[in-house]
Amino acid sequence: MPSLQEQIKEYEQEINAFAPANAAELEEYRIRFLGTKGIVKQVFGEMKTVPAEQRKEAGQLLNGLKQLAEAKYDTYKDMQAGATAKGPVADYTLPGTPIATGTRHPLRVIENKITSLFEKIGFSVATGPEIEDDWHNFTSLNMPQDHPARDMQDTFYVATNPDWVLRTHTSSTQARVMETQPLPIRVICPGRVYRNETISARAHCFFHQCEGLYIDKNVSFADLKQTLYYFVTEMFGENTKVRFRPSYFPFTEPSAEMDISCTVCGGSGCNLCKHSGWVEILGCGMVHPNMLRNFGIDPEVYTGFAFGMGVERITQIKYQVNDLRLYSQNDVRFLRQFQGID
Ligand code: 2NM
Repeated sequence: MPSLQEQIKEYEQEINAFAPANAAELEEYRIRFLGTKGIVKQVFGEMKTVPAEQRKEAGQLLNGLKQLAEAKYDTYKDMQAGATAKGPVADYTLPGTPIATGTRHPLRVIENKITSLFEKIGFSVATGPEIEDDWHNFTSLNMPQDHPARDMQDTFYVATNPDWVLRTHTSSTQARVMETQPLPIRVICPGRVYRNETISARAHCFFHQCEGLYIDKNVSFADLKQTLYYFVTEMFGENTKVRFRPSYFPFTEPSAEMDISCTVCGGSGCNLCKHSGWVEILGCGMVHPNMLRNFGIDPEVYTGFAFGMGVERITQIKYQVNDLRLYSQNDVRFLRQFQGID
């Protein structure tokens, strides 16, 4: 005759293995284990046969059996009468509910691409504050108080301090680099900039730039052209052509704007290039000697080139984004199209 302990073990095994196929089987189970004449009651009745010194241990075993029998019943008790089930209520073999993952913003992807291309050729990345003082945003960059170029910028001023502005370009960070770092300087400065423009498809009150600066002995316009040519062929493909047109920027002399052959139509004419075959992508030039002097750099010994590009513009050319506002509206229908580009 098995001991009470052995009996309980056997019942527990039976309960553990039990999985009702329908409500009728569950009811059968309930009557067998939990009914008024069921096993649990019956085994409790056998307690009186247990010697006093073993009662405590036997009582714990019995309670364990009772809890196990009830827990199993509770798992299935919502089973519909007449319904059939092929297993536990949850089917763990089914695929999980997909969790939507985020995507990197297209502007960040392109910013990363730009900075890493320049890092490969020896530039280091520098960032700086978005609220700048007049010296770093304007005066040190060859734009003194009365300079007409200040009007071109539509500057936001910080209301509490007339010396503070929201930076209109990331050149302000390069001013900080020239102030603090030894020569030679080879730096690329990504970041958000602000201009007081009416928001439209083609203008926004904030956008993003990557500006480059290289100052050393014997830096020439040829170095500028070769560096930008490297950038463009890496970014848009090796068949991309470039051209430079003379331009004006207060911090460079001479200054130029660079166009690339249209990446959409290759020159035959389309909306992106407005049927000219060329798209403008950046401004550049040789660092103005006045600016070098502002940072104690002797323009007779050192020369430099600088360039600035809009990250939105590069992204627009690469992905045909035709409305600047899309970048900051956080519409997932827009953002999801960039899933997997990075
Ligand atoms: C441009 C065009 C031409 C520029 C100048 C500087 C610096 F560091 F010298 F101040 N950074 N970027 C520059 C020159 C930017 O953007 C259209």
